[in-house]
Amino acid sequence: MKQTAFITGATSGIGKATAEIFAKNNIRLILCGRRTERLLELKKALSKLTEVTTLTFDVSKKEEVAAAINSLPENFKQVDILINNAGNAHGLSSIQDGAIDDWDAMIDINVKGLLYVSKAIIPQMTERNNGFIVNIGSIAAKDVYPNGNVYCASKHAVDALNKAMRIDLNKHNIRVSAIHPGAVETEFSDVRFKGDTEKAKAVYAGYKALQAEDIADIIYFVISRPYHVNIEDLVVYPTAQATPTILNRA
Ligand code: NDP
Ligand code: 8X3
Repeated sequence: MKQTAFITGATSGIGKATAEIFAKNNIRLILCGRRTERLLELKKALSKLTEVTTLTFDVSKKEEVAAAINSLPENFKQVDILINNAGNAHGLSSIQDGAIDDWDAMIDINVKGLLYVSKAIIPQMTERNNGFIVNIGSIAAKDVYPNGNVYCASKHAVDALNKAMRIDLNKHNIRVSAIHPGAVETEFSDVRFKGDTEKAKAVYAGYKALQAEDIADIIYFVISRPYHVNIEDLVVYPTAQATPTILNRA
């Protein structure tokens, strides 16, 4: 039977690439993000392959999340696969120099946003005793690196929530997985460095970073295993990266 996936952060990077591979594999799509124009462009492209609808909302605003999800058209209301991907780093500063607004953004989006979306979708999964949740963590969920403080804390929270979901949803037959990428060349560093493109480009200079498609392939692999197989946790580095800070640059 055709499945429906709800992807947060589908306007760029990992979320967009996941939408593309899901569409090629005939999965019905609910694409989410704040940038409506990008959602509509992607909808236009992927509608050639599958049914697509879009929802514009900010994951950190709980009323927006609930209203958007309640507004889904009838044929998109059953969500089989939830990809909790929306998120970013905001800033890269020592704990003593960090901006409180950046801290708020990371906790509100990466942690609370993931919870708001999950809260809105999980009840229909528990009712059906069926569903799949993929949480996009990071190597920052497994390790802490200089100046990564609050971003790392937010992703450690994602790791904890992933484990918690697996425990609490176990009796409902729901699959829960986390994928923790190392450096992926997306708009991530543009956001982290607030549009400083030189600084963002330097993050990926001198080695082959992961591409959004690499992670999307892995997400598709994870969700396309037989239902009794749950890949709980995956850490994925580029070959040139040994730890968050050890990089073999040319
Ligand atoms: P991008 O910046 O390319 O994509 C981030 C996505 O998140 C965008 O689609 C953006 O959509 C969405 N988003 C951000 N804030 C909000 C918000 N408040 N409400 C709704 N949507 C939001 O980065 P990536 O694709 O790299 O990041 C995707 C995930 O992967 C994130 O959780 C990130 O932490 C994680 N990750 C990334 C790594 C990397 O090196 N790139 C490595 C490890 C993990 P819009 O702006 O339209 O709202
Ligand atoms: C993104 C990877 O190393 O910048 O989560 O934290 S890192």
